[in-house]
Parts: sequence; structure tokens; C-alpha cells
Amino acid sequence: MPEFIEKKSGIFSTEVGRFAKQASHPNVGLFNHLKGISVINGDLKSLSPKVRAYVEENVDLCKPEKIHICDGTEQENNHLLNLMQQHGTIVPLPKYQNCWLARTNPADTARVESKTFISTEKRAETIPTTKEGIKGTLGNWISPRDMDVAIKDRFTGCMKGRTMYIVPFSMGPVSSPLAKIGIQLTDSAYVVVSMRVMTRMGQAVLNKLADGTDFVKCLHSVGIPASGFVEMASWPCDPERTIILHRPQNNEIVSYGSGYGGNSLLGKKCFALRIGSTIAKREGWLAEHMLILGVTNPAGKKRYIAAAFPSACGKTNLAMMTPSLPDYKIECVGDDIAWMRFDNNGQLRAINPENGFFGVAPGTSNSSNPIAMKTIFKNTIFTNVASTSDGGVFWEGMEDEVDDGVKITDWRGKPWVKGESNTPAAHPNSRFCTPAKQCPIIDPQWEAPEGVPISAILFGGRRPTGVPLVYEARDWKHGVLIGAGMRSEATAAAEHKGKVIMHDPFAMRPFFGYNFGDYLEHWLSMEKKSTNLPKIFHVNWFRKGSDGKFLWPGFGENSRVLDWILRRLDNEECARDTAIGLIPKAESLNLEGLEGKVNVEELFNLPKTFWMEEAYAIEKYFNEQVGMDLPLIIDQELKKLKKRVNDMD
Ligand code: SAT
Ligand code: MN
Repeated sequence: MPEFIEKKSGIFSTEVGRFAKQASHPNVGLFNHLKGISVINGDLKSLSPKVRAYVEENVDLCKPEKIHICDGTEQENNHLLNLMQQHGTIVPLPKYQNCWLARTNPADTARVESKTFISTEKRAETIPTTKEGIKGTLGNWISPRDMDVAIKDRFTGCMKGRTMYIVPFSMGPVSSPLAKIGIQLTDSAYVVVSMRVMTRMGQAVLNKLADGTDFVKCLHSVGIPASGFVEMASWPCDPERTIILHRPQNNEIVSYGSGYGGNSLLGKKCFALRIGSTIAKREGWLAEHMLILGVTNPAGKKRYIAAAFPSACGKTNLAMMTPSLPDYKIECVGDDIAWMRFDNNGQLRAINPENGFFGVAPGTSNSSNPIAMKTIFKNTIFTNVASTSDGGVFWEGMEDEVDDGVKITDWRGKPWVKGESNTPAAHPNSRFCTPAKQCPIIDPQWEAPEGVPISAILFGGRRPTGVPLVYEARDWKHGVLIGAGMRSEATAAAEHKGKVIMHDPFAMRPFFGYNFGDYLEHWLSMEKKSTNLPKIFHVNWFRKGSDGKFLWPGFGENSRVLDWILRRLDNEECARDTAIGLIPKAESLNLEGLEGKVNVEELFNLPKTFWMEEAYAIEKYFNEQVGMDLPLIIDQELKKLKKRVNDMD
């Protein structure tokens, strides 16, 4: 690897030299403090005092051998990719341009919700008070003292002999007034290169911090298992002691033991959602698990829609949809997270705080999401997908995209043969991590500092029975009830097993940064901020017929649902009132040119017994899980729903 060696002794060693000079500077206490630690990239002196103090404190704790301040340059990125290739963490995928594959430790493949905690003085600030004997499922609380102990136990000396990377990043375009800054300290080069894709990372952020601007503190280590750190382990992690901690009061995140996705890319769920939702509560805005798309109708009228679906329920597919309805245009602003606030005119505006897509790979194909397929084959880090003998990737759904004779190696590195192997080639939660700007339909306004105006909010999930393709909330309060009552089949995005229907309010159940009852109050309070509130809808692409098959083709055909929604935004009278909300009037859903017959009657059928049970399940959930913290208005909305369902024919 001569090129790499050269690079290493090129830019990186001169930085050491520069540091050596600074270290002898008599006036800077920090350098005495960090004596013996070599700074292999960047300049400690250039860090703002607040950042320096944070670094200093954690260098003391973690005892790394080297410090690397990330500048976000391509040169730095190449260096880290080379380093990881040497360690066997990633392999190049020569079939594509600058694409890489990481295979994780099989024990580290998804978010670990059971090991994710929020720390507040009082438990009730974090989670609703549940009835005795009932296990709360709306987040986990840890006392500040126990959090301190957990950190000390795990982090003391955890980076010995290794490099601590200092990753300055911005959630949102650096210039946006809606953006927020974080500093992640990590010992994982994989995390650094992934954060460079998923956030705005590097020097520009350090410059912004120079005036003393605050930042969210993000400490991360892949950890050292009890058996000791294996120097050459290609995917070091410590699954047994993994813990993800948040202290909203200090805007602080601490994550140990996992290198994967939402556990380690701390800008994403930890910052943009958990800590983000607590900041949003304080500042009067919304941090949500929502995609953002722009949709232009044949008349040329463009609207933006935000939609909340649980992890691995098709947010990326909807955000990049190729509409089957002629003359419709979809453009993508984001596929996972929306930060939204009402502007001075009462218009809700959203930014996508992310800079890339961390999308589920399996199921992504030229038929399901051709736009994603045009996005992801350059500058992408794939994790836990299968690889092919011609230097490419493979996953379930890509059967038509691989040439005959090509051999496949599964995500664990074992030979895999189509039709013979009885385990999946790609892990069901395998991912692509790809720059958003590569998306051919990225919205021209996707980085607009003021955000895009949101006209509608969609809630949805995987509901095999009872829930119609689309229905509209009667008003804001009813919409908040619909969000609160969301349920969905479990997916591979977290550790849950089987296809159980889980409550997942606002698709935020794993991501609330504070008490869900207070979150509902916060949502209800938005009503007063505007006379021009977005309309709220619920969609379900996943209803199955009596034959067990999906009733609706989904994907591009979902443009038909968006078309109906847009017409509702224009106040077209294409809806009829039902017990659960407004559904399309007969014939009002445009089915022209739809291939194959769709059983519209079954798709919109509202079985009374199902909805009685549904309302009961929501009531039981609220009683058990939210208890006294449930806002009265939500209780009243639920009673109204129950009455309407009860009065159904
Ligand atoms: O692993 S992540 O949390 O980033 C992905 C997801 O669950 O949405
Ligand atoms: Mn998500």
C-alpha cells in the first residue's frame, strides 16, 4: 500500500510536528494536560475553549494515544478509508466508484432500544408513570448518578493505545438558523467516515464554534469487551455492555459498545431526535422521525409533505418515489428526520437535519426504488449487505440486477447460493450510507436555510388488517390522536423479534427525549401557533386481503394517494366522513391506468369489530403506558372516536 504510507507520512506526520511545537508553548495549560498524546491531525489551539474543555475532560477519561481533529477533507476521508481497509473493517467494491462494504460483528447489527436511556433528575421527566406491575415501553430512564457510574465503568481508559477522533458536525446546513452543532468524540474511523456522509462535518463547523457557540456533546466508543481489546478485530464492539445514554439537561450523549447505525452515528437518532426533541420542546418547535418530500401536480402546483413511519417501513421509498400518475413530480428533501417550526406567518417550515441517507438495503431495487438505485453506487458505505464476485453488492430484491455466473458472499462472509441457502444473503437491517446530494431528484430547496413549507403531515405504519389505504384527520386534535395511536408491525431496525403489531406513537417510540405525555401536550400546543395548520392524514400501504396478499401495489402507485391528499389540501370535496376520519369518496381515488385490479372496497372497508378493538387497544395502551400524563384533550378525542365507532352500522 505504498500510496497510503506516503499519505500517512505526508500530511499526518507534519501535523504531529506542528503539535510538538505548540505543546512547548508555555501559556497553554491544555497542552501540558494532554502531554504525551500526539495530535495526528488538526490544531488543538484552534478549538474554542468550550470544545477544548470537552476534549480535555474526555481525553482524561478515555486515555487515547492519539487525537485526530477531523477537518472533513477528502484527503482525510481517503486516509481513514485506507486505514480501515488495512484493518479489514471495510473492503472496496471495485464495480462502483468509491464504494465500500463493512461487515459488522454479527452481534452488532441494529439499534438496541433496551439499552438506550434518558437521564433526568426525576424519572417522570423522561417516561410516563405506569401502573404498578406494568413495564413501561416509552423509553428507559436512568438516574444521573447511575449514568455517571455507567460512564466511568465503561469509558475509563477505553481508548488506550488508540486514536480519539474529534468530529465537529452540523445537523442542518451550516448557515441555517434552524441548524444545531455537535462534537462527537469517537474511536471508530467507520463512524467518522459515516458522519461525513450523514452530517455536514469538518472545518466549517469548527469555524462556527469559534465564537463560543454551544454544541451537543457526543461521546462514543466501540468499547473494550471483558475479554480484552482485540487489536486486529475488524469490527470491535462490546455488545454485552452496550449502553446509549442521553442527558438532555446538558445536551449530552454518551454511547458505548456498538459501532452500528443509530447507536454510533450520534447525530441521527440520539441528537436529531432524542436530544433534538427536548431542545424543540424548550424552543417551541418539533423534531420528528419524518421524511420530507416535495410533490408537484400536473397543474404545476408544488407542495411539501412530511411523513412519519417507523424504521424500515418505506420512508426512503416514499421520499424518492417515481410517481405512476402522469405529470406528477416528486422531489426529495429528506428520508428520515424533519425539524419543523412555524415561521412568523404561521407557516410550518421543515429542514432535513441530515446530509445523507442511511437506508435499508434489502428490498431496494430498480422496480421498488429506481431513484435510490441511481443514488447509491458511488461514494457509499454499505454495511452488512452481501458481496458479489464481480466486486459489487447484493441483497434480497436485487435478484434481477446480478449477472448470471456471479458468485455471492453473504453478509457474514460465507458463500451464498440463490435458491439453496436458507438464510438471507444480506442482513435484513443492512444499510447504504450515501450522500443526499447524489439523489437525482434531490429537491432544489433541500438546503434552504429557512426550510420548506409543509402543507400536510402523514402518519403510517405496516397494518395488515383493518386500516384503510388513507384517511384524513377531522382537525389538529384528532390528528394528534392519530399520531398517538399509531401501531405497526415490528421490523428488523431494532432488536424486536417477529411480526408483532407494536404501538409506535408518531413513529417516535424509540426516540422520545422526554415524557410522551408532555410530548403530546407540546403537539397540541402547536394548534395555537397558526391559522394555517397542515392537514393530517394516516396512510397504510400494507393492508392484506382475505387471500393474505397485499391489497395495494404501493411504491409509485402511492402517487395516487398523494394526488388525493393534494386535492384535499385544495379543499376539493372528494372525501366522505366516517367514524375514523375522512376517506376518499367512491371513485375519487384516481385509479386510471392502474395495472391489475384493486379491490377498493376491501381496501377502504372499516370493520366495526376491528375498530372497536383498535380503539380499545389504544385506550388500554394510554391507560397502562401514559396514565395520568395523558392530556385530557387526547382522552376526549379518544372517547369521541370510540363513540363514533360504536355508532357505526
Ligand atoms: O440505525 S438507525 O437508527 O440509524 C436506522 C433506523 O432505525 O431508522
Ligand atoms: Mn429512522
